[in-house]
Amino acid sequence: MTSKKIRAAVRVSILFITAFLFVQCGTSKISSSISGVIQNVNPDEAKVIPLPVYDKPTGNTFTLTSTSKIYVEPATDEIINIGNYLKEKLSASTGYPLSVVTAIKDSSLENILLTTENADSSLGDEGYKLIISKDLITLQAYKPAGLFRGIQTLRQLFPVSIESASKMPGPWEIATRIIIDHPRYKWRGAMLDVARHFFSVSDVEKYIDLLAYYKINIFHIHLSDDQGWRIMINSWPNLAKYGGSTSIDGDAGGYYTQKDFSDIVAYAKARYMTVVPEIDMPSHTNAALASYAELNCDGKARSLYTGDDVGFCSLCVDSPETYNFLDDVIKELAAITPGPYIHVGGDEAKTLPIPKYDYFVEKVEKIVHKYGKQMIGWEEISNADLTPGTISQFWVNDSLALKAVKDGIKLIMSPAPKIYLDMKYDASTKLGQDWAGYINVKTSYDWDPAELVKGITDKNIIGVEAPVWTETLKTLSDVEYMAFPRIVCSAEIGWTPAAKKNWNDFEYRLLVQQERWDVMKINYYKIPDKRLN
Ligand code: TNX
Repeated sequence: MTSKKIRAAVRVSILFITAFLFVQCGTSKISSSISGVIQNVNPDEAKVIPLPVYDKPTGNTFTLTSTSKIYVEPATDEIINIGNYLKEKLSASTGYPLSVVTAIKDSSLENILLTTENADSSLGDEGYKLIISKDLITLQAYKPAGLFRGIQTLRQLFPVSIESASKMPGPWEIATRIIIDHPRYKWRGAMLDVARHFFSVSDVEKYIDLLAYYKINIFHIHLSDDQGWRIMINSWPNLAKYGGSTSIDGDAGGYYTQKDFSDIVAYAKARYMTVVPEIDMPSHTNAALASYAELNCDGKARSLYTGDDVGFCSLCVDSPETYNFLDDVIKELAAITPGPYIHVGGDEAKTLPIPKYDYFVEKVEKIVHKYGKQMIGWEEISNADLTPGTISQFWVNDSLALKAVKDGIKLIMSPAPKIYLDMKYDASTKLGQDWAGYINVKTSYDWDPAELVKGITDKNIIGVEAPVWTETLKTLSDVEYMAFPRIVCSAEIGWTPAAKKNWNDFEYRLLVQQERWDVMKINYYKIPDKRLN
């Protein structure tokens, strides 16, 4: 078959399938108990997380082989890079070369086609259509980001050993199917606190790579707190050099050079993830107050701090020097941050009277705007007079959320009792804290952002974000244990339509993910395998 004929065939099949779906979409979901003890599992749907919007098997099998290729069209650098990412993810375990080919020029079967051509704009920026037939996988998206998200679904459709770092036997089969998918929220975030304990660039990148597997698209990095300042600011070098020298419990400190930070940003960007840097202020600033005496109202530098208290200090909000300092910090940070957001913390300023706090927040918002960025802060900022476009991150206080919404401010939902991944799973969890309660896996799954606070609906919410605070977490392995599986719960909350969410079905799919994590050698909290009962 010539390249033209193959393309024509693909297009005709996409048209045909779309028509088929139009007819099928109204049919009801079949529930059954093939899963033994776990009820309400849909036997037709693939065990993918987050659950796609539409997924229908078509009764055949596709097999990836040693001659399979990855075709990309159009052959832009960006789409070739996505092809290479897929090749990298599939070639170690299969041992196949899976060449990325920029023109459809042979008639061999079992290929994968990644294309943005003739795609339906209704898929949006991150949506995709994945058509797996016996002879060809067609992944079509309106934007390259959609191809990247669809690749994560495709990876999860292969047997779990596809994630092995060494060659495995196969066969690499997928039940043929049609998936049409797009996200519920545009903000599906994960936050990592690198201030209470420091994490190396390679640890951060490993975490980002795992997040991408679950279609998370925002990586919020908490770069400063009382116990450490983690980003080099060239005009105030002691912040990182001195203020970054400690961690909680006297553990090793550390900081990122601006080049390190840019590497993290580039790594995230290649996974269609936006980095949101946070410099916490005016409280949570002891590391800065120890590094420069002039940031203190009494002109005396504080001692470095390695405890785990919060809210006990503040920048001197009355002093012009404070705003010169913040102008420099935000200017440098904005210059190395291609994403549109700067997070300024703003939480737990317990030593400041409210009017002074509000005055500070309003001044800082102007600095953030001066450097062309959109401001985000924890919910406390909602008390100030904010400009529309600024975003408030809900964590615990309903009335602040309602005040924000009344002022036209949009919310990121990070409710502590549901999604703070540093909370213990139960009383026996060795790591973590419990001030927001224990959060078992079901609790972290079974909630809806639009039903949490009366009066706050999806039109006020831009999405969800799961923070990992690291007071008690010293290594990436500790972070993995607290994040997995609960980060995956929040990934599904952020992506899957509320009407499709179902705990029993999710629990079943989670067991399959656990097998993947064993292959990937992730440290995770195991839920009991009810399939074995
Ligand atoms: C609250 S959430 C904090 C953090 C702590 C965390 C511990 C928020 C904005 N502030 O400073 O690390 O609790 O769970």
